[in-house]
Amino acid sequence: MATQDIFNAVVAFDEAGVKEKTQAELDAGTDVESILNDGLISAMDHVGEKFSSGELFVPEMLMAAQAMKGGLEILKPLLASSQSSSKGTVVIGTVKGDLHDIGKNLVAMMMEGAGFDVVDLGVDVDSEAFVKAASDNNANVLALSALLTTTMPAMETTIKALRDAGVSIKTIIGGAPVTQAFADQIGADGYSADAPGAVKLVKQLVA
Ligand code: B1M
Repeated sequence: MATQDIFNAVVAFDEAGVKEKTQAELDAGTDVESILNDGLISAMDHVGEKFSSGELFVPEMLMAAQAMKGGLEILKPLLASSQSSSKGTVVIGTVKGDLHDIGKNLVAMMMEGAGFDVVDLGVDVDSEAFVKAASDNNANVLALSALLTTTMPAMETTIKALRDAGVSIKTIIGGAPVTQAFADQIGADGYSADAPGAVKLVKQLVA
């Protein structure tokens, strides 16, 4: 199975290899969905499981995500034109006052790898911008990241702003200082401690 070569290149963090093998598969006539699901997405699922079990760490996840993105760049135009079924749309950002984006970027990459359309608003995003993006993109999930205890209240402000604006959307939160108890307290629909967990959570929420 040649998509196994793409899988192997992702788990070897070999971005150039992923690009080369993805292009070779396309040239050989393999359909886009197989390359995406059996090559790229299953490899990121594998890496996520290894991270959750403590066999891989954040740097390796980032390298795998970067390698996978190489393949996604090649597939993206084809996915758009083949009307491949998106699993849903996720709006993501780091909340107002917070400039940390490494974890948020990792979550966004893994969401993309899992087949979601991701609208990444970047860092220091205020509640009005989140509400507008959620509404404009008819998004299924709003994903908020915060790394500072001082910016966690901006998550509550954002969720309240969504409610006040009448935007119907699931909300998930994460970041080093965030906890499930805090998520419950502010009325978020979910919390995850890490990127693979966030992907699992979003899959459950949009199912
Ligand atoms: Co800052 N910083 N920082 N910092 N920084 C921390 C967070 C800190 C814990 C360091 C410390 O004091 N030990 C501390 C916060 C203390 C607190 O509030 N509890 C801190 C501080 C104080 C600050 C400044 C205030 C420092 C200063 O200027 N005096 C300042 C604030 C700037 C601002 O945001 N307004 C600041 C600045 C910075 C840099 C710009 C230098 C840089 C950020 C660069 C960047 O992101 N582009 C930085 C860094 C690098 C860190 C540390 C060292 C590393 C953070 C990181 O990227 N980790 C951090 C200490 C630490 O965490 N060890 C620290 C790797 C990343 C993959 O993990 O983001 O946790 P993380 O993401 C994880 C999970 O949290 C989760 O998934 C990822 C793993 O799979 N996750 C989600 C994240 N978002 C999620 C969303 C989800 C689900 C899961 O769903 C939506």
